[in-house]
Amino acid sequence: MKLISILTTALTAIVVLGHGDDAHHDQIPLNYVKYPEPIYRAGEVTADAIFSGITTFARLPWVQCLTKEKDVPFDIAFIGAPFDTATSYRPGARFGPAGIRAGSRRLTLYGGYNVPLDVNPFKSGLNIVDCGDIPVTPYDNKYAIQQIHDGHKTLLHREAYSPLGNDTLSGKKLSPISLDGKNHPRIITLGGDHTIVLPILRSIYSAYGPISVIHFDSHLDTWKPSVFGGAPSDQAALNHGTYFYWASQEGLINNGTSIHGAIRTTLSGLEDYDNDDNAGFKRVEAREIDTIGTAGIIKKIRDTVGEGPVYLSIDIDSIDPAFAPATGTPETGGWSTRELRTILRGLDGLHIVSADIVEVAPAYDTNAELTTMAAADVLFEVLSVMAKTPLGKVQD
Ligand SMILES: *[C@@H]1O[C@H](CO)[C@@H](O)[C@H](O)[C@H]1NC(C)=O
Ligand SMILES: *[C@@H]1O[C@H](CO)[C@@H](O)[C@H](O)[C@H]1NC(C)=O
Ligand SMILES: [Mn+2]
Repeated sequence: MKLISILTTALTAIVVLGHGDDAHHDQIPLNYVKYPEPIYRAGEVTADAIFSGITTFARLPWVQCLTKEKDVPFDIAFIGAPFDTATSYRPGARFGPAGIRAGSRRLTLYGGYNVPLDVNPFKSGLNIVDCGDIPVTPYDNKYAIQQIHDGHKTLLHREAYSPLGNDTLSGKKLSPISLDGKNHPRIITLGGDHTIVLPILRSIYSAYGPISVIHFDSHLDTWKPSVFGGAPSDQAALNHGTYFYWASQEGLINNGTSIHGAIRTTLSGLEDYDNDDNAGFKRVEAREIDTIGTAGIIKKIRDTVGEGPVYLSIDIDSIDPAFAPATGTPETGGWSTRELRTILRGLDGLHIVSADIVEVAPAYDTNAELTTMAAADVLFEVLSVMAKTPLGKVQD
């Protein structure tokens, strides 16, 4: 076992990252006591109840991946990108990472077994960690975008902790799908406004080349800067409604194998859809849930992206504001949290190389933490799907 950090509070809680032993599969704090005695006795560690202690995503081990624990390998890392200075309406997504972590407290309460997907990502043998947040300046967008790129790329280009292993169907050895032939870990980014996806896609491109994108959002986010009142500067031209336009211009996105889901925004005109076609996206409108249902939507998405590597970007505003009010640009008429979770489980088997959830602005949430819980639960489905499908292919 490897001791990663000792967090000193009134009592001492010890977070352990096990390597190569049974504890590795149980990512819970050391000396966790399920049914504590009401009185603390010397030598006994108090129950690390879900409402106490330092908050990481799903109470995963905190690893300082970007600084003093660079050498700790992982398979899936959560990392925050607390950036919100390119948002058009409600600011506040810089508090998204902290909010989503708070909303994720209960994910491992009973162990974390995902019934419909028949997997427990926390006990799948993968090493899953919370790397904390990328340092992001709130004073200089250009610099912040570079910081997010550098932070993401640094993590992505490491080698995964677990070997790829063999294909469960054919029994043949799997080989990596990355450009450099290495088995890279997966990064799940906690936003942040949606602008963070441009530097992330630049990072993804460096490891996988042009990528197919599955994007859940009520908005297209492929708009040209002119739609946002023109672009008085290069910096203004990059915001949370234009980053996919720039990603497409830079050749980061596969043309024709990318798709939006939950679209329901008003447009400047139908030419916005022509512009979106040019950026390489297909579309699923939010209202299609009433006609083709979740199964039809899943089929459309799978038919579009195929078997290749996929990047998954989830704007929390894809969910209806009844379920997720705390977001930068809410739009009524969205999907329920249940519907989005069902659609995400429908991505089982796809090669999702990395993912994000963005636009969670906890200041607008209810006291019941509706939005941050929804964000965390949505990521639980993403994590489960990732745990089931290694990023490898059988060589012919
Ligand atoms: C994995 O497949 C390779 C050949 O493709 C084989 O040599 C090896 O024994 C397999 N390993 C396991 C654990 O089945
Ligand atoms: C994507 O393909 C469409 C149809 O072939 C084309 O009109 C469009 O210019 C392409 N977009 C990019 C960014 O290459
Ligand atoms: Mn968006």
